[in-house]
Amino acid sequence: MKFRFKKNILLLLSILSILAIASCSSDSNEPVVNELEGLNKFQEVTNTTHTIELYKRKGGLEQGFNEVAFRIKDNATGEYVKNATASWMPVMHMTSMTHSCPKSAIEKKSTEGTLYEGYLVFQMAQNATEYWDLKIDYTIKGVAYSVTFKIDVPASLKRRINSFKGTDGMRYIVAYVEPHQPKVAVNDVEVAIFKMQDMMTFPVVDNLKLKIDPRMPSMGNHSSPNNVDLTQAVAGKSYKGKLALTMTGYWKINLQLLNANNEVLKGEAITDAVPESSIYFEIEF
Ligand SMILES: [Cu+2]
Repeated sequence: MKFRFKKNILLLLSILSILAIASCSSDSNEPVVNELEGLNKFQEVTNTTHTIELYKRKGGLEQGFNEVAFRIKDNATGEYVKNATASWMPVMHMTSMTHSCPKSAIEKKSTEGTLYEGYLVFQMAQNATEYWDLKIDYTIKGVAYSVTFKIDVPASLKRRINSFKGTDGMRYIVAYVEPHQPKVAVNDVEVAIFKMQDMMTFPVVDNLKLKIDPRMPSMGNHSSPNNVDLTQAVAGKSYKGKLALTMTGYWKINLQLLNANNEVLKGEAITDAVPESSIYFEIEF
């Protein structure tokens, strides 16, 4: 009897520990409580089966680099779909032609969450007669769905993107990614660089170098110390460096794009005679 009692206690203890482990692991599988924290829903589109909710950190889409997230809601159940795979295709409809822009693959932000995310890089803004639309193709449990809708891509107030032909004859797109909130400090700076392979294909370009020369035109065009030119640590990814901003106000970040042999593809060094480069970003804070 005593032996059985002991055995039962052991059994009970092991069941309790299994329950404790199970409840722990189910906690960590729960969706992030507030996955929409800091995100703004800027558009919602519906087809016969689903509603797509589009999110951005603030405001809506604009000319330049846009980090975009979306959710897919099942119209019949009201539930958000967690197991879709998706791709997208932005197209600008111009009077004389159509073309696309640089874009990422779409990835699920977390397994248990409902957000799908990536980036779209609009090199041109819409105007009165020319507009962008976005096609999202998605597959859920082997069934393919699609939705195409017009998007609003106004011009950015400050220059965030440069589209140009390099001295090698290639067309490049150089887009400002970060810092989102520049500070009076040496900021981590990130830029994405693409080339136009054809009207619909814009891959990341590897092994370039982006020289930066931040200047304050309103204050004698002074520069700042401790800037670090941007290089690419991982092929297929963005370029990173250090951007020193010594005071608040309007800065022009003059750029020079160099190839692997340090030959200038586009942009000028700043001198007394050359106060600005032909490619640059603008920051005001
Ligand atoms: Cu266009």
